Amino acid sequence: MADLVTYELDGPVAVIGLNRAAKRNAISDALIDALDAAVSRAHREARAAVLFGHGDHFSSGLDLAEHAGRTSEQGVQTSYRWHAAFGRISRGPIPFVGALHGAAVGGGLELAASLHIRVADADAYFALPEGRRGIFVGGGGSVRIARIIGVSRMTDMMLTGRAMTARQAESVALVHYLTPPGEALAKAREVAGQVAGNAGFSNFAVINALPRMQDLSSEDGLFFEAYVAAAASATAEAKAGLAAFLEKRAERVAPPRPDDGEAPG
Ligand code: 1HE
Repeated sequence: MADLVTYELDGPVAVIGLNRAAKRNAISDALIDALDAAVSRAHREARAAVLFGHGDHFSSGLDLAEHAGRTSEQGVQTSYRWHAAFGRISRGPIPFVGALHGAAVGGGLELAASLHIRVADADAYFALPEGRRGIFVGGGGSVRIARIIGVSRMTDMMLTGRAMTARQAESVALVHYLTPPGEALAKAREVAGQVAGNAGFSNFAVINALPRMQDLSSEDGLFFEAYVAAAASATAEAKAGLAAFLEKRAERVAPPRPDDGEAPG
């Protein structure tokens, strides 16, 4: 049997592919384990990572055939397993960039929501068919997706199962970069390569401190921020980065590129 997940190291960027195209990259227990192993490897070897789906779709979500026989107790264990694996992506040491195409639905959308930057082909689509299937999100979506698009939109998506276009997804910050069909993976690689060039501590703080600050009161968030900022400024990479700017060796902030779209608010 082919590997359920492919792994390639492209310089400082790990490129991880869900590789179960015949089942539209449906997420089985074995696929979760293979993804988790690839993520751990990327943590050791890379400074940033890309996640994409082989075949015509990013992911059709939970493997419904495997799930059909589960008891409630087994369902809880499945959720815990997903939470642990997706948590190692979202709160790990390196940023993940998703390349989304075709369907990113149900648990596939929950997986996408655990990534830090999402690039999507213009014909990608997003849905939460859980309500239509008589089940519920179980891969962290009620926390992550609700925070990105808002509880109200997520409620509609779960109750109706209707699909959102990539452009709609971009307007609600679910997608950060829209590309012409077929170009999301190339763009995701480009974005990940750029992110890999940042100071490691800054990347770590953005993906680990920033989301935690949203769980704090404003006062506590500001206190936490001051400490993270001080720690970042004390790193050798920060000193080198500031010196490079002051000595006019560093790139200036460039105006937005038309093909980058607007960064959603
Ligand atoms: C699957 C799955 C799956 C496809 N589990 N086997 N997710 C869903 O409710 C989405 C279900 N899937 C679909 O709506 C469609 O498959 C797609 C829109 C994603 C793609 O359509 P299409 O026409 O390209 O493919 P297909 O013909 O529907 O499926 C091809 C095969 O993949 C077929 O198997 P085959 O043996 O008959 O060839 C399908 O049965 C199989 N397949 N999707 C198992 N999801 C932790 S909680 C998370 C909760 C959820 O994720 S709920 C949402 C589940």
